[in-house]
Amino acid sequence: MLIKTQSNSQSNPAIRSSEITDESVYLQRRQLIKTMGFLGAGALIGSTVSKTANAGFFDSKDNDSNNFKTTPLKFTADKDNLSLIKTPEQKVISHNNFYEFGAQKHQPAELAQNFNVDPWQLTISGECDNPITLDYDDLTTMFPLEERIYRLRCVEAWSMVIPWVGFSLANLLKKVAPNSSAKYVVFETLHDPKQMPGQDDRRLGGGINYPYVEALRLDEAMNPLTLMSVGLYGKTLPPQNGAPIRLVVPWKYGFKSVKSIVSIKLVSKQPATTWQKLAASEYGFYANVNPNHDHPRWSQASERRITSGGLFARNRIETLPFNGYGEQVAHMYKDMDLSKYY
Ligand SMILES: Nc1nc2c(c(=O)[nH]1)N[C@H]1C(S)=C(S)[C@@H](COP(=O)(O)O)O[C@H]1N2
Ligand SMILES: [Mo]
Repeated sequence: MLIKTQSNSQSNPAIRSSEITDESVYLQRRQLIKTMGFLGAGALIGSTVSKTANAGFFDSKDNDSNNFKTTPLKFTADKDNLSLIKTPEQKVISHNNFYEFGAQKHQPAELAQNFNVDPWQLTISGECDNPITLDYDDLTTMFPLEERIYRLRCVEAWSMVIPWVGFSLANLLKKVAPNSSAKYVVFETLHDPKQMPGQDDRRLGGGINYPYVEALRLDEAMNPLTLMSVGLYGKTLPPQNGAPIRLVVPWKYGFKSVKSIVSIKLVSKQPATTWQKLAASEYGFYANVNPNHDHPRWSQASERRITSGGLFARNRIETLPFNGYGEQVAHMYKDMDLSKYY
C-alpha cells in the first residue's frame, strides 16, 4: 500500500504504482524509481530473490519454486457463488500483500517458503467466559470446513476472486462465550523476526511497526460472512496467504483480513490498528469497500480484477458498495456517516 509519511516516502521500495495507475504512468514511475536506485533493493535480502527482484517489482511472477507443502482439505463446496470467475490459483499464491515477508508483491511467495506453521498456537482470550488455545491440528478439525468463493478488494484498487476454505468466526466466538463487556475483537499476527524478515528490517517490511494488528466490531466479527480461513483452492493455506489461519472479511478492504493469526482478543474499547496508526487519513478503522469515498491519493470507484489475462489486460470494473455484500452487511452501518467512518 502507498503510505505517504516522511520515513516511507524516502525509503520504502514498495511504491505500488502498478496497482493504481495505467501502464504509461506506471512505466514512467518505474523509471524514476530505477533512477533513484530502489530497483536493486532485492540485493539486500540475498540470493533468494536476486534472480527475480526486478521482474518482481514490475509485477508478481508465476512462482514455480513453492516448496512449502500444502495438504488437501475436506469441506462442503460453495454452491451459491459459482457465477464468480475465480482468479487463477497461480496468481492468488504469487501476488500477495504480506509485509512481514517483504512489501513487494512477489516477495512473500519467495521469502515465506520455509515458514513454520506446526506447532502453532492460537489463543482466544479477553472479555469472555471460556478462553481457549487451539493447536495446529485443531484449526482444521474443530469445525466442519466450508468453501466460500469471495471477492477480495485491496485498498490499492486491485481485486481477486478466491475460493477460501474455513469456518465462520462466529462459531469460534460462540465457543469462548463473549461477556457483556466484549465490544471489539482484536487479531494479531505472529511476531517472529527470525522467520519474518520484514519485522526487523523497516525497508523490507514497509515501515510498519509489528506485530500486525487488526480489529472488528463484535457484530462485524459475528456476521456469517466473516471467515476464519485455513485454506484456498481446496488445500491448506500457503504461507504467503497467511498459513495456518487468517481472517477474511469480504466487504472490507483487504488489509483488514489479517494473516497468520496467533491471538484473538475480545476487548471493550476500539483498539488502534496497524494501518490506521500509520496513516489515519488514508486507512480508517472500518475500511468498508466504498466506491463513493476515495482514498486521498486515488479513486476507489473502480478496480483492476486480476484474472487469467496478461499483465495489462483491460479488466477494470466498477467497485461495488461493501464489495457487493451490502445485502448481508449494510444494516450494521445504517445510522453511520460512511464518509466519516471510512
Ligand atoms: N499480517 C498481515 N496480514 C495482511 C497483510 C500484511 O501485510 N500482513 N496484508 C493485507 C492486505 S493489504 C491484503 S490486500 C491481503 C492480501 O491477501 P492475499 O495475499 O492472501 O491475497 O492480506 C492482508 N493481510
Ligand atoms: Mo491490500
